[in-house]
Formats: sequence, structure tokens, C-alpha cells
Amino acid sequence: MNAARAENLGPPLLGRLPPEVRKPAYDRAALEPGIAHIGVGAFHRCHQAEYTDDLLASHFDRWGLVGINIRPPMLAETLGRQDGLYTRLIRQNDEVEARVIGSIVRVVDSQDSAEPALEVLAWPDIEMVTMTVTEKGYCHVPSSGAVDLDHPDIVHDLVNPEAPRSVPGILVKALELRRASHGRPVTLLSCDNIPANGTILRNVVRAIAERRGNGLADWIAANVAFPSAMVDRIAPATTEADIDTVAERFGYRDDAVVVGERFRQWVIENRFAGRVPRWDLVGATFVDDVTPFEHLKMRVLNGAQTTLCYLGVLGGFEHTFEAVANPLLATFVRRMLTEETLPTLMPVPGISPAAYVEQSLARLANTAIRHRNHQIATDGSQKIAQRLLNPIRDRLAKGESIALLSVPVAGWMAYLVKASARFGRAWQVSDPFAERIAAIADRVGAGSKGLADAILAIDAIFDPSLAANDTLRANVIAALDGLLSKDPMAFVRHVCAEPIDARLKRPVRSA
Ligand code: CS2
Repeated sequence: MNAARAENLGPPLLGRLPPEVRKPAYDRAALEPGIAHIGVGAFHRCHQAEYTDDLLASHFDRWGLVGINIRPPMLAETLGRQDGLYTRLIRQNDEVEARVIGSIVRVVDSQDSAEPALEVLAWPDIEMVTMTVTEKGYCHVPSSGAVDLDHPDIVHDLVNPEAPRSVPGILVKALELRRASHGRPVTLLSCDNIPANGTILRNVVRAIAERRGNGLADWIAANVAFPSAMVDRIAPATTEADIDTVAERFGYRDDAVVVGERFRQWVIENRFAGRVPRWDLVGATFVDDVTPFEHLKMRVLNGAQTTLCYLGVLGGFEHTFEAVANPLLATFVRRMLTEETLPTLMPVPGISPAAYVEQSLARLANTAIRHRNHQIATDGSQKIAQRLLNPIRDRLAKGESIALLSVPVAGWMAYLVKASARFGRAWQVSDPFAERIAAIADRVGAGSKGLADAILAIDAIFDPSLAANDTLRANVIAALDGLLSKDPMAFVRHVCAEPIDARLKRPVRSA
């Protein structure tokens, strides 16, 4: 069936869907908006919205979701046409499982002005606000977690608090409106892969609220909860091919389809204000401390993805599953995780770290999840602290080798410098630090020592005490040298074959 000619998904089609497509098992007309979600991308539709759909099917409780997009893609029209309905495909190698999710009752686009977002966030019935706004959406300094007061959107919002642009600015304005109109408590639940995400969110919100004065920061401290959470499911950006798959297999058109793997996990800190959707009844876990889960997930699963994406691009692989199918890259990433990352983890209740590594690598090998290495490589400057630098710091503190973990850090550098004019603009990149790093490459030349020194000096990414560490510098320079050579895969092969410390004794090419 041609997707262009197929009938569009929407309420009238629900009764006529093929039997193998699961449908919302509750009365959608009885839903009431209770949760707002900022950032209705593929991940949200594959994760929190699905958990909510599960909750509605088993316990109902009227929790309707209102989506808010303050950045592209603008989905209000697409999802609006479908009355919020969309298909969530689970793809596991050859298996395809379709389910129509019904938990989203409305989506508002709020890109041009914060008005529509503020209106929703200030409703008294919204007592849970979840968000997936990407790492950089928090406008924090990655190396310290503090709000970035030089961030253009924060600068703007401090001068124009009534018309905010940043996520923290919008949240503070919404909380101000709630305080002034009804004063109901609310939970702001970050679902992004930043370390201690609830704490970072609370800090950036508080920093702005304090500058507003009027006791707003105190009101927030008493009435708003910022739990941390670990979220997990691999759900790459939707492609035209995914839309065609739905049309071909199930006979209808869905412009908002999302594709994910079967695995999913959600661990939420038990710290709430106001009413809470009982996601713990449908597979989520409420815990006192998310930290061990968060470290495990960001250092192992995300650390592997980040490693494979940079080494993968350098080695000529398009997707994660292709990179991890390469025996050399698989060996490297498994050794890195097992030898260097695992010893940095705290005990995680109910999970064997070694088994988690194998499970993660098996997830990444899923050939039906076409996660582009360039997509994961996006915004690496906002990701490497939690995925690579924090375990490196832990190991350095104990005098342990970081030779393997340094390779993806250098991989991230190589990826960005190769996008510069100096290196012939090998590919297009998207990262808030891309221009700055391209300018470094254009200025200092192609020598790995000069490049690494200048990039390590960016203190928003590298904490100065870490950047000053001689072991880190030596390892990163050696790895950058290898990865910028004509044959980066040969370098990875050497790293796997020979103890790294021996490599470091050999002279390094320099600027
Ligand atoms: C990925 C994540 O793009 C990325 O940064 O590493 O989106 C990853 O797929 C999810 O965190 C998996 O839960």
C-alpha cells in the first residue's frame, strides 16, 4: 500500500484497524489533561506516553497528556489531525509489533511565543510536567551543572521574563502564574540524559527564580518537586521508511509514527508534589536514589552509543547496528565497558553490571533500529561528561588506567575537528561548540597536541582540574593522533592488541 494513498490514522479508523494492531483499551473521551510534556519527540512518544497509555489501560485514572513543543519538530498539526493518536512500532530484527497510543489528548506548538506553553503549564489540573528537551535545553554548563548565565536565551529571559524562550525561563514564568492564580503544587520531571537531571533542573529554575525576587524561589522550594529519573529506550528519529512500513504492513497512513526497541526502563526518584500518575503500577520503578541506575545507564548504554557513533563515523559506518557488527569496534567497546567503566559503578539493586553490558550490546546490535551515528553524535559536548568524563574522573582518582575511555573522548574531538575547513569539512555537525572547535582547528592546525590542548581548555566542557591531569592529556593526545591518522580503525586495532600504557611510551606526532 502506498503511504500517500492510504487513509490517515484518526478516531474514525480505530474500529477498522487490522486485529494485530493494538488499540487504546480505555475510553479516550473520558481523559482529562493532567500531565504536560515538553518536547514531544520520538523518545517521548515511545516512552512516557506509552507508560501512560499502559496506566490508562490498566487503572485509567483519567491522566491525559498535553504535549508542548517549543522547538521543532512542530507536531501540533500532524498529531492534531490524528486527534493525538499515533502508532508505536516495536522493531526487533525481523519482528514488527504495532500499537496505537491514545494517551496524548492535545499538542500545542509554542515555538514563536511562550504563550501557548504557559497557558497549559499554568492550568491547575496539570500536576505533573515531564520533559525531554535534550541535554542543551537545560541551559546549564555541562562541566559544572550550574545555569549558564551567558546563554543567549537565559540572557534574554532575565531581561524579558514575560516572554521567555528557554526551558528554565518558561518553567519559572509558568510557576509564577501558578503561584498567582491557584497555588497548586506540581512535579517537574526531567527525562533527559543529564547527570542528576532533577537537581540540575531545580538549580537552573531556582537561579532564575531568585533573580526574579518576590519570594518566588521560596514558593517553588515549598511547592514544586524535581525528582531525578533514569529513562531508557532506543527510539531514533522517524524516517519516511517508517511511515511507509505502517502503510505497507497495516494499510493506513500515520505521519507521527515512532519506532523503538522492545527494551524500556524508567526509574524515578520518589519525590513528588501534587498528584502522581502511578507509572510504578505499569513497569516504572520509584526509588529513593536514582544515582546507581543513572550511572549504569549513562556510562554503559549511552557510553557505548557515544563510543560507537564517533568511532563508527570515523570508520565509515552509518548506523549503530553496523558499527557494533564490526568485530573490532565490538571488541573495543566491550573491553572499555568491562575493564574501565564497570569498576566505576555503584552496586545497582537487582542488576548484574556484566549482564547489563551484554544486554546493552545486544540491544545496539538490533538491525531494525536504524539509529544514525550522526544523530547520536549530535551535541556531544553536552553528553561526554556523564557518559565518559565522569567515569574517567572516578578512575583517575583511584590511579586507574583510562586508556580505553580516552579513545571516545578523542573520537568526539576528531569528529568535530574533521568538520572544520582545515580538515576539508568531512561532514556536517550539530553541536553548540561546533564553531568554536572548528575555529580551533583552523587556528592551531592539524597537530593532535595543539588541538587537544586547545579543546581541553574549554572549561564549560572540561572541568579545569580534570583538563590539567597529565594522564588524561597524554591519553587523549595519543588517541587523537591515532584517530586523525589515515586509518583510524588501525589505531583501534592497535589499542585492542597492545596494552595502552605501552603505546604511551612511544613518541606522539605533534603540531
Ligand atoms: C542516544 C540516546 O542520541 C543519543 O544521545 O544516545 O537518545 C539513547 O538512544 C537513549 O538515551 C536510550 O535510552
